[in-house]
Amino acid sequence: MTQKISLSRYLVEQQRSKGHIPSQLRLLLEVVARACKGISHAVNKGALGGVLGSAGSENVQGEVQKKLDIIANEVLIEANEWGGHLAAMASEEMDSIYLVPNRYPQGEYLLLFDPLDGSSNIDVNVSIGTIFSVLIKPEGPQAVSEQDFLQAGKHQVAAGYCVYGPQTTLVLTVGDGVALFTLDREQGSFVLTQENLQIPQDTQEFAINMSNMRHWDAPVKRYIDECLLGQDGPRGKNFNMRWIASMVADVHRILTRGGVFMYPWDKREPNKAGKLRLMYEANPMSWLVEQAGGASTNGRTRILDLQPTQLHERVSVILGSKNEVDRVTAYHH
Ligand code: P6P
Repeated sequence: MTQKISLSRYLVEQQRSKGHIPSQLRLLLEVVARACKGISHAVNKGALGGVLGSAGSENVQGEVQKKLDIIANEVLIEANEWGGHLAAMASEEMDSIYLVPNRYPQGEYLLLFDPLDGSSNIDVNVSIGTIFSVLIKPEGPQAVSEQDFLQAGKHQVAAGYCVYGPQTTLVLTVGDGVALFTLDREQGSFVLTQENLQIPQDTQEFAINMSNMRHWDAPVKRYIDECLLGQDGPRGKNFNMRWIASMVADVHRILTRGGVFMYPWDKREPNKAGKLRLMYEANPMSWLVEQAGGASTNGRTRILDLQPTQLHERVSVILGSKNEVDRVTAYHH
């Protein structure tokens, strides 16, 4: 029987062979994974745990918060604040950054997360997930501030997500490819089930919310129209469509079998760059996708090169199979 490689063993052996997972980063990743196990447990209870439905509050995005959004946020904060590996955290569910309380030692890492992405799916039992991104606090004597978080996605030192679906799966990169761990509920640990994920360069599957079609910019409309024309059109092949309305689930499918995911700018709110958030959705997902041989742009620029100006800023996202992303980006140019 092939030996089960736990997340901890994987991280230790990666550090031994590649040297890019210092012990504090390993601790951070193990703590985040443990928090995801806790979130998975709460999600799996659903109505039996009294955790479904809305919390009767709104987050910084002006979106109704689900009870599980708040639970997941609290689980991640409580799991990470005492470990000594973090200077601060930032979350979709919190207006400003969360400084590690003075009663705990401060570390050099900054942790950003969307604690429960896909909230609209929580109450209808469709896959949702946690997305996280890790940066290093810039050098300097000054106390950590929001400005320290505003780093381009190419500066991330780790990124990943946990999808709470038929399996609970943790997908992670530290800059040396993408590894996939499946939660073994009997052991209570994440076990390595796939390494070096590769996204096919081509695809016949696109993911976009078609109900927004009349609001799209011309290059996006052109790309989708060509997909819909199928083998009789300029693409010469038929396309399939998937839209789970849970970025973690759509991206997981693309990492697993290819595809292109698009949440583009549209003219409903012209001053908003897009719906998805740069720092804790687009950046971690873009790094994972690039590490798996895919591409990710905002239609014009590589997402990981974008210099953020606000913690909760939004961005247009086109990511997945490289040749498709390149085509959509070329249409924008
Ligand atoms: P729509 C979930 O709320 C989310 O932020 C992403 O996970 C998902 O891809 C998108 O919004 C779905 O948006 O407009 O299709 O409901």
